[in-house]
Amino acid sequence: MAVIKPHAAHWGSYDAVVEDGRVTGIRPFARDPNPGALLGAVPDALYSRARIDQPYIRAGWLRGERRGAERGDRDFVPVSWDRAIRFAAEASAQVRAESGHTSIMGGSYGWSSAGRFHHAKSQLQRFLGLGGGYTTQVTNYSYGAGMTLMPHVLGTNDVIQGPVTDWSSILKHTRLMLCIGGLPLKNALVTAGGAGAHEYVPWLKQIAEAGVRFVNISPFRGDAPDFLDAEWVPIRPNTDTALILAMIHTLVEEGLEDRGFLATHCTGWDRLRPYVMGEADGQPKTAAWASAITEVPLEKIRALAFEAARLPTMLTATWSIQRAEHGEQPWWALVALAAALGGIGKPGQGVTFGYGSMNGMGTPRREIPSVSMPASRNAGGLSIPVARVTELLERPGEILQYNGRDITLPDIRIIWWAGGNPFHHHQDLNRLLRAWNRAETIIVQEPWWTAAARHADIVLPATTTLERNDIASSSRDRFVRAMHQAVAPVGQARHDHDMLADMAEHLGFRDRFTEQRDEGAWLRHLYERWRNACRHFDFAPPGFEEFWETGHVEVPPPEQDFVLFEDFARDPANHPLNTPSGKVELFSDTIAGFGYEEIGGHPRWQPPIEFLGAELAARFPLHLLSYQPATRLHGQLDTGRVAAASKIQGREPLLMNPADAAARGLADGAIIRVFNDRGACLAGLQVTDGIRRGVVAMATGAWWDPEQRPGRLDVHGNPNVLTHDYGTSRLGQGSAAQSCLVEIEAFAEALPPVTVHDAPRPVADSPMALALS
Ligand SMILES: Nc1nc2c(c(=O)[nH]1)N[C@H]1C(S)=C(S)[C@@H](COP(=O)(O)OP(=O)(O)OC[C@H]3O[C@@H](n4cnc5c(=O)[nH]c(N)nc54)[C@H](O)[C@@H]3O)O[C@H]1N2
Ligand SMILES: Nc1nc2c(c(=O)[nH]1)N[C@H]1C(S)=C(S)[C@@H](COP(=O)(O)OP(=O)(O)OC[C@H]3O[C@@H](n4cnc5c(=O)[nH]c(N)nc54)[C@H](O)[C@@H]3O)O[C@H]1N2
Ligand SMILES: [Mo]
Repeated sequence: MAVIKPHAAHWGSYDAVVEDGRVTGIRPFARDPNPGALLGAVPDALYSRARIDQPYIRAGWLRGERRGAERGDRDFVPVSWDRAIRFAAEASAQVRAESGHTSIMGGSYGWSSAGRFHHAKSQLQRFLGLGGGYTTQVTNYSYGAGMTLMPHVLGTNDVIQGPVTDWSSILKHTRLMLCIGGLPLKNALVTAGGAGAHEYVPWLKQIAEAGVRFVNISPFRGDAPDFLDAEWVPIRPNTDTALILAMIHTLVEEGLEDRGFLATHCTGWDRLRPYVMGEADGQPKTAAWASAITEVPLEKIRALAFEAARLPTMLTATWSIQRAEHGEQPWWALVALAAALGGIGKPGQGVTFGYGSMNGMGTPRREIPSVSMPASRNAGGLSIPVARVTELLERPGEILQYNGRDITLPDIRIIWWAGGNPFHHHQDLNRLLRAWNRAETIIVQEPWWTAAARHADIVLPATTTLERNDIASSSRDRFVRAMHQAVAPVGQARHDHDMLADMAEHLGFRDRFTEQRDEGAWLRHLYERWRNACRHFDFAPPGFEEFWETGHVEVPPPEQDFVLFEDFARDPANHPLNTPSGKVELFSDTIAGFGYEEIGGHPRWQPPIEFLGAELAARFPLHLLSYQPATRLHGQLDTGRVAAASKIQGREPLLMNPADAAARGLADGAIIRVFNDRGACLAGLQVTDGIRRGVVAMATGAWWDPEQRPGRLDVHGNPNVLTHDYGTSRLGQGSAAQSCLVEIEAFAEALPPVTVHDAPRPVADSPMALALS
């Protein structure tokens, strides 16, 4: 008989159908108006050949080959849980005693799973924090540059993280939406912490039907769904700053800027204006000037400025725009444009970052906290901006500059990851691997043999969410969802919490780690904490038993529209922003004071090293965009049927304009080699006129499958072998993955197989393995 288990994931809430102890089907959550296709891959992932069946240790590590050893050689020795836990615990104790807490890198960046208790990274960080501290990572890959910048400019990150001016306000008040990076459908498949209701498409359809005009400013037409009937402005990548500055120039030239708002709500217009008009540097930022950089026609740039001045306009840029060299600039410039239009804080107007970046952005939601683990401490620790992980490993003892601070980089001896995949998320993977190999012990907790697990020394198999009980909850979703355990752990997999509790036992702090609660007691505890917190927000969730039985709690939608910065717009004196001036900082003395030459006191155009206008484009004439995948969440679900169906002869598709394909003699469906000085990968060619000339696009997330020979060709199609690893600037130090030039040619050799979805063959019958089993 089939049993139904309520469950949840970042890509959607669902009911698991369980028969004879196996998940045999998935039904979308009945309250989800627009469930996503990724759910279909859930059973595949659960029972994938790539599940890690038991703990392993790299044979070389056991032989004492540690610092500088080559990883990824696949000589894994199966070991018992007891041994694996003892080795990991002892290695950490030794490093703490000899080199101090910061020699353990436990930043462990990554999305983990939706469940808030078994959230792998939170569990690991709690463990490492109680153990004395560790080197951690701050900010994120999503909008690391933006979230460092915006507190200087707007005094908050609400404009990125929410709550932002909601769809309901846009529906009633907006007439024009200028969307830099578009409003992609694919990105709205997911919500961090669990997508209970996918409300993005229903809202966008309603707004389009109300007659709002959309403009998709992007190299890729597919960034706007057809039903928006958006105008496509195919801009050159990484040149949005020039376009925005020229729109401001046009406004000033025509006397259309909102002088009142600039005077009463902003500081620094007196510094930005002369730059825009060319009085400061001799180069007026005219539409003609920007047209040469962006390849957007001059008349179009001017028309967009006029239209935005005439109609109630919402400006938005995706998070991707700042994931580029000088990524702070287009976002800062867009704030300046919103200020010049005077729309900040008006219903349906102003600026927001990321309407098109994730489900839940803009969804009307009452201000209610979400269920979460208590924050853990890191008393003896240190933090680096997340995307500087390779430098951390490469440059012990040296200084890293970040947002006005000098950070002395520690000597990392242990790298410990749970719930993230650096060989998915980081740039320039060949360089990362060289730096990674400098560590002495690498511990990875993973359900699957991802590249991170394959490049570890101690591999600890974790359960997936379907193998445990949990609670899903997100600050951007209206549903808190019960996640019932559906099946027994696969193989010898254990919960991250349980393996860490056993390690804490070895190290003498088990009770402090578990607080003497088991899984059930923790879930009740977290739920009750949340229930109490809700009281302050005039919301009374049911008791735990009722919640668990029902499978969810619904937070009712708000009665009123939300408009970000409404109070500030109305009364800036009594509702100042949290910036030094209390106003929008079009010039920031703080940033100018850092003295970084690559980012000054106001937004400005600076050509990146890698873009189509750069010298390097002579050798590598194609700009590669590596966007979020429509067929999975990052590397997660890559082993499932949805991702498999999209691949071309098993390789990740790459989109290319017909003219670029013809110039290289390439036909649709061909297997191609994508390369630059940093690396090379294979891809399957998809020819489309929906991408502008000179630009190619490839989603992230195909598992890295490097050949084990010089050149390390990735045979599967992970764009991060090509992307570069400089920070956006010393201010944000964010990932700059979208600034990347490549060349492409036909792949003429025999096609190597993709083997990365198979488990590596263990060295099971060696004497060492027998001794350790
Ligand atoms: N080129 C390029 N690179 C990018 C981006 C880009 O736009 N272009 N985008 C970047 C962005 S925005 C992000 S957020 C990052 C995402 O990078 P990550 O968050 O690192 O990517 P995921 O594949 O989601 O990694 C999560 C890992 O956790 C594992 N996991 C899931 N549940 C559990 C669990 O319960 N226990 C344990 N132990 N493990 C679990 C999964 O198997 C998976 O391997 O990628 C970044 N990388
Ligand atoms: N299905 C699915 N959805 C996801 C994720 C996933 O892995 N899968 N990941 C989630 C995560 S972690 C995050 S942070 C968000 C990220 O959200 P975003 O960063 O907004 O997503 P991307 O897909 O990287 O980029 C959006 C679009 O920006 C365009 N673009 C890139 N560079 C430029 C440029 O220089 N100029 C202009 N005008 N356009 C440009 C690209 O065409 C791209 O399609 O997505 C989330 N949503
Ligand atoms: Mo992200």
